[in-house]
Amino acid sequence: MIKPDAVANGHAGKILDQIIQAGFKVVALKYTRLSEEKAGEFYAVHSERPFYGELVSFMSSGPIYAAILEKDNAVEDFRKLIGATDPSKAEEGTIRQRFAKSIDANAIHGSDSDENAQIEGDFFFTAEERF
Ligand code: 3AN
Repeated sequence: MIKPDAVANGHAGKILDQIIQAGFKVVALKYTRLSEEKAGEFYAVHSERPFYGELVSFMSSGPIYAAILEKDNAVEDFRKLIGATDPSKAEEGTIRQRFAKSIDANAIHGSDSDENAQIEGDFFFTAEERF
């Protein structure tokens, strides 16, 4: 997901370009906005964390781009490409170092396992929306 901060700041095109240039195939792509309820559902795994309420209200604060990406070793390579959760700790040239401002408004989300990638892809896309 390209998060509301990056979309509002006009960075979505550059972020998508960086993802594609890094060798990821875009299987599905959607411009949409999460309701608070849907954002809460998406981040249900974090419901016990102290920042959950803030995360849900931020993620529903504006439109996002959701995507399914494909590549060998995709989860690990994508996490390298996006950089650390806290952009002040993200390596030079990573998406979060380039485009994120804070740990909550951190520009982009990436799945943390193949299993979660499957669940998160199914959250946004039907079979007919994948190519
Ligand atoms: P990542 O997105 O790098 O996998 P997670 O899974 O630890 O990071 O956290 C999920 C999301 O919760 C992050 N993308 C970030 O926006 C938010 N988050 C994580 N830690 C904090 C925090 N300490 N304060 C506010 N938001 C946070």
